[in-house]
Amino acid sequence: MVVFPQGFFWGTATSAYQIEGAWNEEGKGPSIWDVFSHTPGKILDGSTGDTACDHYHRYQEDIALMARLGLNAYRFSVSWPRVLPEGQGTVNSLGLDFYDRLVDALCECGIEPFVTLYHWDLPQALQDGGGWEARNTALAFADYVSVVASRLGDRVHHWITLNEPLAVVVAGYVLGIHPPAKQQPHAAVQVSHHLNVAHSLAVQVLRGLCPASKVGITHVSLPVYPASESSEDQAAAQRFDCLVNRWFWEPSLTGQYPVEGWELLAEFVPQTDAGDEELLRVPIDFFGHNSYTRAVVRNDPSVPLVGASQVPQVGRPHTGMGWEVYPDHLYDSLLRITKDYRPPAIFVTENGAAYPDEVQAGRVADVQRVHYLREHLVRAGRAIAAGVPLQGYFCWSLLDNFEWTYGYTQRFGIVYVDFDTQQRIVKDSGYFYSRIASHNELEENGGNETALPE
Ligand code: IFM
Repeated sequence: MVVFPQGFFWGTATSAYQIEGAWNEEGKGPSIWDVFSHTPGKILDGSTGDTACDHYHRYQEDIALMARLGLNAYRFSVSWPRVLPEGQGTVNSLGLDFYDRLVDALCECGIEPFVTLYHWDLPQALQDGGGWEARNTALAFADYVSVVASRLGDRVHHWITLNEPLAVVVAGYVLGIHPPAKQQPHAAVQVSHHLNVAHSLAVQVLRGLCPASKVGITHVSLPVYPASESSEDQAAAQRFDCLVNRWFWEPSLTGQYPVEGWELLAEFVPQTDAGDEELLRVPIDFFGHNSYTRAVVRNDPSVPLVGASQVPQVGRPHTGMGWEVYPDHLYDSLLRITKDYRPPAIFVTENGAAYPDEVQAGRVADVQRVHYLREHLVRAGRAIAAGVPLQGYFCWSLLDNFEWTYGYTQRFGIVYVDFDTQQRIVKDSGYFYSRIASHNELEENGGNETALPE
């Protein structure tokens, strides 16, 4: 039996653009994702987040579901352009009212809100002024954080400044598959610095306005394993790890960029301001860890900068996203982060899997997701036993939702959403997760996967 500590947070995670809908209601301004998804050819199934899960209008039903499942925490994000339609300046009080009602409803059900302040939906007006390439966006972020914290800070005790800076930088500025869809390494490095500035300024604002609350950042982690024992592959794995993980984690955890990262990125040194070094040293209260899979990496001189590439793990199980199911990555990365950086606390702020679920006779028997969750939660429990200060786990996601460029083709929820009717159906994985959350423990060798609700 894997037993979790008393007071462990059991939650699910979502983000504003992926579930809220109401994209242009009650004074909300456009985000870069509104504009991008409305551009033909950008989203696999031609869809948008215009309606998504209609959570803006159905949040009470969704919170009732969480309460019914016995969950005691919920991670959601605030849409910046809902609160500040132009990104800065005039506040849209109706937008802020929505989050006020949401937080109240959560608190009434005894569900702890974990608020992410930036989950990729930058106000388009700020993008038009240079987006994250412009330092002004980081300053505007600090002002926006102050607006949100002033309104919600009396009830929110956990803040996450940014979600996955890696994805913002790599998908937005290296691969060019997320807005603003650029392929400019120099801009990418500048953006990664401005995200760190934005994070640090936000931490300072939150410390000032909500001194009793805990403040952290969420990074996506891709544990790296060398494809062979050869010294070339081992060195390649280290370079890959440096640019994919350490470059993003270390400014948050140590206040500094890794020296090896500067060596690899020497031609793209970003502009910094005097005082940035000091600014980045602001400490965090917890590290948010998003983790889904691993990378197996080999030496590959044909790849610029990093000289390494991922080796597909043919013959191993994969999720609908094509991500290898390798549960040990969670244990390995939690231990490594603890050993190397000693953060005061860690939360798994996302972990989960997409599979092509189907409703049959009113039930969604998502056996593969149950297996995925069980195997990862066993590793989380083992990590705690080994000394990792893990204080909570958030399954991605509560609801099937808009999976960015994949549109609605990937279902990550433990609750099925029929996007034609907006009907919610708790999947078997939802009941499975509910039992673990309610009992705070898990049978290591399985057994309770197929039981229906108690
Ligand atoms: O849906 C995303 C989420 O927005 C950020 N982390 C990864 C999830 C699955 O791709």
